[in-house]
Amino acid sequence: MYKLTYSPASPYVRKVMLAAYSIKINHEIDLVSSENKFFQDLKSKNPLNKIPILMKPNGDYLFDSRVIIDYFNRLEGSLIPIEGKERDIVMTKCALTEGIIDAALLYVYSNRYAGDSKPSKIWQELQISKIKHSLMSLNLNVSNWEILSKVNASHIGLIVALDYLNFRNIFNWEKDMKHLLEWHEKSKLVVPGYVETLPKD
Ligand SMILES: N[C@@H](CCC(=O)N[C@@H](CS)C(=O)NCC(=O)O)C(=O)O
Repeated sequence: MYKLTYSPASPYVRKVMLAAYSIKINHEIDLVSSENKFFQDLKSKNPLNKIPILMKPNGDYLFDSRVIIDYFNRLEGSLIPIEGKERDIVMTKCALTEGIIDAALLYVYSNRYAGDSKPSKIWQELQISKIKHSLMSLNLNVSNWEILSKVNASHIGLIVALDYLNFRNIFNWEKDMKHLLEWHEKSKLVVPGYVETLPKD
C-alpha cells in the first residue's frame, strides 16, 4: 500500500487523490491524517513541512503534488502526455491551475497567520487579482479544456481550484463566469472521485 499525508481541506492533496481515482489506484492508498501517529513522521520527510507526501510500498517517498502526479502518470500515462506539444500544453495549463490554487492558499494564510495584526489588504488584493485574471482568461478559453476522452492533470487542477475558491469563499466566480460554470457543471460529472474528495474542514 501507498501512504499519503492527508487533510480533507487541502487542495494539493485533493489533486493527488483525484489523479489516483483517475488511474484507479485510490484503493491502494492509505490516507494518513494528522491524528495518526505516523503523520508527523511522514510529514517530516519534506523539510518544507508541507503536505502531500506519498510513501511508496518500498518506503521511498515523493513530494510535492506535481511530482506525485508525474509519478502516477508513469504508472498509467493518461494524466500528462509523455512528450511533444501536447505535453507542453497540458503542463502549461497545470501551471495556471496551480497558480490559482497557490494564490487562493496565500489568501487564506494571510488571514490565518496575521497574528494580532490585520491581514495586508494589498497582499490580499494582489492574490484576488491573480485569481480573477486567470478565471477571466479561462472563461474565454474554456472550450480548450473540454474533457474529451480521459481526465488529465490540467482538468483535475482546474476542478480543484474552482471548488477550493468556493469552499473558502474567496471569490464568487460563478456569478459572472458563465462558460466556466458550464464547464464545471459538466466536468464534475465525469471526474472520477469528484464527490468523494470534495473539500471539508
Ligand atoms: N507546491 C506544493 C504545495 C503544498 C502546500 O502548500 N500544502 C499546504 C497544505 S494545503 C501545506 O502543507 N501548508 C503548510 C505550510 O505551508 O506550512 C504541492 O503542490 O504539493
